[in-house]
Amino acid sequence: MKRLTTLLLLLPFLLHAQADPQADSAVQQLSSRLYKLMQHGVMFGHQDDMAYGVGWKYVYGRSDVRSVCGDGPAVYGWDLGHLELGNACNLDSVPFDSLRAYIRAVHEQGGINTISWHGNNPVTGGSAWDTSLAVTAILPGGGSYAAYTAWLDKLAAFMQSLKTANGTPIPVIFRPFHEHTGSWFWWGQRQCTATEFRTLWQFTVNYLGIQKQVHNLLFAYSAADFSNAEEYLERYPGDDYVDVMGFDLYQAGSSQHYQRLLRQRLNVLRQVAAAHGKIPALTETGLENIPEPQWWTQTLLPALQEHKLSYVLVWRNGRPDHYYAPYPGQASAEDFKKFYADGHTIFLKDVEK
Ligand code: BMA
Repeated sequence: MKRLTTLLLLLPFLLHAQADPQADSAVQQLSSRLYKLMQHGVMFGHQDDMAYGVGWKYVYGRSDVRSVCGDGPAVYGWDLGHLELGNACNLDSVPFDSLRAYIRAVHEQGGINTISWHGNNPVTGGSAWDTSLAVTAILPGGGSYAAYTAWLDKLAAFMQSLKTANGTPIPVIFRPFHEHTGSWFWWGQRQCTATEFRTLWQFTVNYLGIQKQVHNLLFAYSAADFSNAEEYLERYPGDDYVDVMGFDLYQAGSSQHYQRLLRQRLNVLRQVAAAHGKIPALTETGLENIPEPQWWTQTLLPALQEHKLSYVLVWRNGRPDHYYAPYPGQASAEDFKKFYADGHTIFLKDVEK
């Protein structure tokens, strides 16, 4: 009997049950691929990789990462900010129609897509960084509930439009309300209580899955600063609402300081993800403009090698003064080739195999 109870308790973990109990089989496949790939190393990811790079925009097939190492990232990040407004382009000027095409191309090549959402403040109409209080207003009974669900309707339609040429749903990792342990977005720590945040998360997951019947999503919970498991989990919406556990951490000061923090947080993440049966990922990281020539192999890689981690994603190559992956001739490009060649890192050709 005791054995049976243990088995039953372990079942969701063994089966890798998804937050969405009605998830498409494609989501289940994605989830088991993530677990399998994690046994081989860490996948490299890049935000908006195919859309633009330093000095170019919308050249189909081009990628700064590919130009440097001859291969594409395994993971591709995209953002849906301003989809909620009904705009044709996202907050970084990427047309949503192109975004849909990129997501499909990535999927057909065996790559993995992850989607964040820098949605505007639903109460004031300001940006995601407008920290005016909004969370209670958009929950059931709140004054902006109708406005928020209308936004979710648009999000649902977009997610449901992600299909292969033969109509099969494309599974993606959806990472809403990210960096919620910080207070720079309207869903941040000082902008709502832990209970309100959990309610917002659960409501959003249920609305997409139950009301809108969106079933192609894995959900990623992605914190910013935290120093221990308790802080990491303070706003955790629960095992039934999360598939991937991660955090965002950028190098702001010295590489030693960043590496120390990264090691500390990866350590906490490993324990928490294992305890909850979730997939661990470094959902955003990077050093803006990578002025340190050996950053990839001396700073980032040593910390990654110590842990089982699904993927690491660096942010977008948005401007000549705001980029996180190298381009040919960039100070860290040669080192990035070594990072690419290292047996621990996984790029597109590796996931195709
Ligand atoms: C930030 C910057 C902004 C961008 C936002 C959403 O980190 O890159 O320029 O608009 O992310 O992608």
